[in-house]
Amino acid sequence: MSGHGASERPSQRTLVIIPTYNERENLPLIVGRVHTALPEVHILIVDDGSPDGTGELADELALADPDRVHVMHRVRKDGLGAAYLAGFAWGLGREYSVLVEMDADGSHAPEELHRLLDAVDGGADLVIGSRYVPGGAIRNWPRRRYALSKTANTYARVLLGVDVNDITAGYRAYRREVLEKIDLAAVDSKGYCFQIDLTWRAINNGFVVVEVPITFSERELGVSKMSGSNIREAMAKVAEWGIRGRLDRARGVVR
Ligand SMILES: Nc1nc2c(ncn2[C@@H]2O[C@H](COP(=O)(O)OP(=O)(O)OP(=O)(O)O)[C@@H](O)[C@H]2O)c(=O)[nH]1
Ligand SMILES: [Mg+2]
Repeated sequence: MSGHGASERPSQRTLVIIPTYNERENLPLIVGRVHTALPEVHILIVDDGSPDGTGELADELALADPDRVHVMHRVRKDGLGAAYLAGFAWGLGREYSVLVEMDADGSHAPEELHRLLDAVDGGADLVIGSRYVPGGAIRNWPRRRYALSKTANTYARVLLGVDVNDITAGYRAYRREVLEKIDLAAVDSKGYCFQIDLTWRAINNGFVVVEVPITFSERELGVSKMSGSNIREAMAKVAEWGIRGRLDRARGVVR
């Protein structure tokens, strides 16, 4: 990477973290799309010992492009949140200024990543690629899935009292300072609650959260890992954080 210049944009040192579990069909497509859209970003694939051989395929991709593509192998499936935490630690240990979360299944279009990075360069600390701000959209979601997502977002927004339209969104860019400041060791959320958890911690630490519109497309290849236990985890935790936040504010405590 080039030297540190005063006029350097943070996005010039971007790491895109892609967690994978059985994404053999999707992985080469997403890696290719990222580098076609933005040749300068680096990619870290975090694979949880996928039985379908995604990890070996990731190694091949890294071998073919060793400067830009990296792989972390974890021994067993341990959830999206844990995979991202491991990826963040890897990126923070290197000279990346922006760390991006992106699904492997094509739901998060690499062609829209520049929107998130432009917002970081413009001063945002956490940028959320949002389905629920003007200009945002969802392709190919059954009505039931849409209703679940909207309900989860409304539930979190009301209980936490925050002004974020898509708090469960998984397409995000963090300025490294956010991840350095928040207590990542205390984060134990597994499923999509992880996204709410980190947003809540970023807001409580005074960081600027900005939403930019994206078009989310449902996966076309491979299998979903969404589960009922994810939903229960999110409902219980959000309720607890909301109550604690209100008590803290009433007592004048700043977290
Ligand atoms: N490393 C790792 N990656 C995971 C794990 N669970 C899910 N992922 C990855 O996280 C991303 C999001 O998972 P999805 O299964 O697409 O979850 P989803 O988007 O809620 O479900 P769909 O809408 O059906 O796609 C994908 O890239 C998955 O491969 C896990 O336990 N470990
Ligand atoms: Mg998905």
